Amino acid sequence: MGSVKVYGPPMSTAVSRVLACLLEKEVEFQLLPINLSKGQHKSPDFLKLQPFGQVPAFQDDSTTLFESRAICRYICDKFPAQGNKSLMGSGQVGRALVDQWVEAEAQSFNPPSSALIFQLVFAPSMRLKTDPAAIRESEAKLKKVLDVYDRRLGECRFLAGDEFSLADLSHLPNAHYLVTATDRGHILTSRKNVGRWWEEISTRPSWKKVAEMRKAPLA
Ligand SMILES: N[C@@H](CCC(=O)N[C@@H](CS)C(=O)NCC(=O)O)C(=O)O
Repeated sequence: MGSVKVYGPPMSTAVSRVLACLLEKEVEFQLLPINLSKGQHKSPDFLKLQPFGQVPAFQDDSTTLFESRAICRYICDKFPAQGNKSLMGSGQVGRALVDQWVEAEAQSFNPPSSALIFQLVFAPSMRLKTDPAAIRESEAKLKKVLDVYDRRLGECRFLAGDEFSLADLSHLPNAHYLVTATDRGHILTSRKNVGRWWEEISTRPSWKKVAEMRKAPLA
């Protein structure tokens, strides 16, 4: 069996989510560059792998997948005995809690944090006009979400309980941009429990490696 393939640049948040999971699971992978600025993600060949024309796309032999969170679940299911064995939670309730907080990331944390990253990082780099009202609105929404997180993280070490899981891992890409590339990192770091959690999850060897890979220019 050859190594699995990930298509896309590591600086993409969704690509880096999959890379973090592969590194936690100690699964060998090949990273294949897709140049977004040249529109390679909209090419007919790439659309066969990812019909929405977005990165990442993922291949394991004849299996092709898209959607970063679904890819992470597949990797954990396919390699149960390898690397970090707690990412999906254990038992019916443990797994449900991981799923619950992965959904919270996708449905509650991702929309305002992505919007903020777009306004504060990508729009300026693409010389697009920023929208102060959108910034204010996203920031207010994100603060409310993180107030909930701060209460949860006052009760347990990680979102789904005592173990680091896909729930925590899924937050790393957007949180990393907010803390390292904007002046709004304090939205996370000033909250007592969220700040403690961020420090712990962002210094894991797997994420430090992804952060290094993300420094590579957009391929
Ligand atoms: N929900 C998707 C989101 C994928 C996504 O939005 N990818 C972005 C990069 S982070 C992309 O391909 N943007 C280019 C485009 O949409 O044209 C996932 O998690 O895989």
